[in-house]
Amino acid sequence: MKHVELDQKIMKYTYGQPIETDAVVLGNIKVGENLSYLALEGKSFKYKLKKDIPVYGLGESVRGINKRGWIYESFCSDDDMHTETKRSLYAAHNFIIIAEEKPFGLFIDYPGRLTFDIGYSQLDELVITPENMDLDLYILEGDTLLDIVKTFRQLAGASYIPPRWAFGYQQSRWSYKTNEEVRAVAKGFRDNGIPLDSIYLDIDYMERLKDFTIDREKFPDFEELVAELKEDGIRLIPIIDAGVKVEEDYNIYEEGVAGDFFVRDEKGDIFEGAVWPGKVHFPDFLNSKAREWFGQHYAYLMDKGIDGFWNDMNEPAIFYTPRAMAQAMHKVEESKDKNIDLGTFFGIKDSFSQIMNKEEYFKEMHHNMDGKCVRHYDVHNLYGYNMTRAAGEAFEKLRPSERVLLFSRASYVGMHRYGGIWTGDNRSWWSHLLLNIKMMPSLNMCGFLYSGADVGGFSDNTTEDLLTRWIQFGIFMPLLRNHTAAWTRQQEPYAFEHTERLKKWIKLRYALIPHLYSEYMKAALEGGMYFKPLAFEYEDEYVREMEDQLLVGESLMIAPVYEQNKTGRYVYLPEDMLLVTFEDEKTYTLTKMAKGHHYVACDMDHLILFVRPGRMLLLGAAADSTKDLDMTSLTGIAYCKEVCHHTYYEDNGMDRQVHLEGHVTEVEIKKENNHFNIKLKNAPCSVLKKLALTLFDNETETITGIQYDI
Ligand code: MIG
Repeated sequence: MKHVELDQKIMKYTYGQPIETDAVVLGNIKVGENLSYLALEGKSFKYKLKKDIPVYGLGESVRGINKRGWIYESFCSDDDMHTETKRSLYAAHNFIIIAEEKPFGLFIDYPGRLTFDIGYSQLDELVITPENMDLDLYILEGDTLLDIVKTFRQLAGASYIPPRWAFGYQQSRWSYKTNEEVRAVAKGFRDNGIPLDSIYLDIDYMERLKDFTIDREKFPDFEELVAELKEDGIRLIPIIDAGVKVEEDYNIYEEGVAGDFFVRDEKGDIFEGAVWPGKVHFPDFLNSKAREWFGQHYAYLMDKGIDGFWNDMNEPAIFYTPRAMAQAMHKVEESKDKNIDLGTFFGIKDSFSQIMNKEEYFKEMHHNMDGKCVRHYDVHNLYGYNMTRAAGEAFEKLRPSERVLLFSRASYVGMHRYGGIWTGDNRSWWSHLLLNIKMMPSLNMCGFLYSGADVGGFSDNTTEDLLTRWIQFGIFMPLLRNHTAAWTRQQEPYAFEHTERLKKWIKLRYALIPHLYSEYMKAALEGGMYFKPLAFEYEDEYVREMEDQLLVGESLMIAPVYEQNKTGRYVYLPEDMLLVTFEDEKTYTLTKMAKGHHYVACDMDHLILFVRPGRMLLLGAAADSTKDLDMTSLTGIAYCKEVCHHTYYEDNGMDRQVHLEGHVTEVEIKKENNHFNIKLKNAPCSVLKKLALTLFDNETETITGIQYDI
């Protein structure tokens, strides 16, 4: 990561005795003397919000890109109903930017419950309230919003980089239960010629839902299955849950007890909760020895050819505790032969309906943070982060030279160094497609670049048009995974009438991978953003409120269609742009569009994107899997008014060691007297041999085809 001169850019203020979260990697930060910007009143930090000034950030949370007008709570929650009145989702990303003329950012490094009241109690007031005053507060300054994001990345560390194959299309379902079912999915894709890079294994692959086991009845030839699919360019990605089943002779359980690696209760006994496997113990991921112990067990699956994982239920999710269940049962028994009054009735009902994820469980749980006993509730937001860190740190040893795919459900700032996230149990709702669009840039601000939502929606039955529109947006998301719940209709692209249409958009994703991967890598290596709100690059009265168009990397703007029964949409262009309307992954038309307001046609058979002036889109050819992508020959579609500049990053998609130097090919095009002057500086590692250029010339509006052999 590039290091810019920090001098006065970050100020740190410490209150009370903060618990170390390891969110921050930067040392020697200037300690502020008098709190600037904010006023500390009682237990809250307050700030007067000027009229119309947006507040950005908070990563995974409900509502818009501009977070004003709601109260958000950082408390990782297993809640599958992501409606706009919720205060927290699965993550805690305590970073915001106040977009004043002289913008500034705030990071509250605090692992407990924290609220951001951003104009909820009072329209023009920001109030940040931690439960306890033990925290580090960082104030970040910068000339632009993007500068502040980059400074934040220096503070919290560089973002996780997945292997390039993780940019392929990924198919999931809870669950593909047997080797036959998995083979049938692979066949469904290959028979239909739909590209695919991975199939997910949800909880049913395990033996009695135990981590690091394989149900040999359902997967007798697991190793062969993994090898056979990999040969075909398809990887299997198993899930790992946080809870470890209590079962005698189960190695993980036995080792965890013997090694004292499990979370304890307030009396010092091993805490017992219940999740999918029934009774479980929770690994103490806040303990470095327990992390190391759990992490090394991923090797069990990696030795069988597995190259990627998803970590689930790590808020942690707790269905009930035996103690709470006994109390609930007792209530029932007590009232068994009685004439039940209303109060008793609701008491009984609630003791069951509200038994999941109770706050009291988190107060019972205790960690051994390397010698210090800490109540779980006070460090709740670090749990999923450290589960993923356990895996990430283990992978550095198990696969020292190669990248491993890893993402998590729960997270905290700092986890972005070890893995990505998916945004949990959304629904097959149009409003959740829009939420997905709005959430992506916020996640990027907080460092979570490799991320995505369940495409098509997790709960509820999707519809073909929703899936189509979601894929049309999803092809720009780093993590493009179609996932759905156990009780829903089939959601694979071949399960619908217009398979060919879904297929061509997935193929377009593959044609875009050289470009998108390059944009991702530049964002990751420069500490920047892959998805940006328009307001991060443009300034006018319209872009400030523009939340349904996004910038993707340095060249592109997208305007996804996210409403049902639409054959186009309203688009605002902050400057002249080149509209690319795709018919399929190979066929497209180019139209110059003037700055301003437009209605652009885009039915489900078409896909639109915009190339910014002076920028270029690189397009390759689709393939069945990323391993078959031809990276030697690309087409560049440049919107070259006067000049056009593009940097293209390449590597082998696998090495852990990554840097920009030596990996960037520079293309520079200048228009001089009706003639294009093309300069190309090829990266030493580049495999690019042919670049076919389509130059869109503003003046004459003609298109020139140029073949450039490298
Ligand atoms: O309580 O493993 O968010 O993606 O399919 C549900 C089953 C547990 C929740 C995850 C979802 C996954 C599901 N898990």
